[in-house]
Amino acid sequence: MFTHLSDPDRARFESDGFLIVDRLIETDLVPRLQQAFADLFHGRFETGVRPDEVNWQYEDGDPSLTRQICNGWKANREIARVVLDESLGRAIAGLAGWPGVRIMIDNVIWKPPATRSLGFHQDSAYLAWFTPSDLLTCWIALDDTTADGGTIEFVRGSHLWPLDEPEGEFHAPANYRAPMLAAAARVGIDPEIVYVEVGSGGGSFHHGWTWHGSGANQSPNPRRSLVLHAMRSDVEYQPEHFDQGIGPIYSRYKRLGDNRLDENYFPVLWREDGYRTPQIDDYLQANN
Ligand SMILES: O=C(O)CCC(=O)C(=O)O
Repeated sequence: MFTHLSDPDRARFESDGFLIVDRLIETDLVPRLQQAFADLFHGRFETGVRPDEVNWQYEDGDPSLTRQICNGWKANREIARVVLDESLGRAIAGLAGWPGVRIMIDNVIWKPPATRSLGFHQDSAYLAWFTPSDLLTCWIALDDTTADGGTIEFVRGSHLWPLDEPEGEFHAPANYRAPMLAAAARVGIDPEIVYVEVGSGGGSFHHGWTWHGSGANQSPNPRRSLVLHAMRSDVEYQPEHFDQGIGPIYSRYKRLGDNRLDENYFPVLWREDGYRTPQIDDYLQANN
């Protein structure tokens, strides 16, 4: 599914905090994933499992908001086949320099024409519930993306700025760049914004501390993207921080008396010793 990254790609990722890639998935997967998006936002959950966060549904969703669902993989196997892909896991481990990769969560994001922005943030600022709270994200476009179509934007080199506390709204804030501009002012940097403009099936990787967000969709075209947020395979829960960020949602999967993460909820996609959660491949094929 996924093309390999080169040494110059890795060097660019390290200095910029992101990497834009023309092709991440095959073209024939795109319409199948678009159908999966329609199913999820209509509440049609193939496996019978409701995703962990359902922030928009057709019956009652605010039409001006960007639609978002987290952990679509548990509800839909088309989504799962992409975000649990072994070669994608291996590529992420290579970029990050990790011994292995687990899925933390996926994001299913649909920004139709005239819908509003998603606020700038740093992913790792919300992740103190596990340690080390490093993250690397793969963002896959399912439509051709443009700056006026509200594509994702990154600030070059911002993963190297001093770490900040989480701040601001994610869904439709008044000024979607405000928290990032405040952080840039604190470090005395004029931020360089880079838009991810790719054809459908292309996308990007970004570091957990890279500032990113996206503007309103002012184009006549939809902007759909499937996002894999990946963590190291050897992370552990940090219960003293369960009340922070998205901890209250994802700490519910902790086993009693055990800080290791359960592979049923955070499967290992790839590890350097050859291990991959064995049940993933059964799940991708099964009807249960
Ligand atoms: O798709 C977007 O506009 C934002 C997605 C995002 O925040 C992420 O991939 O971390």
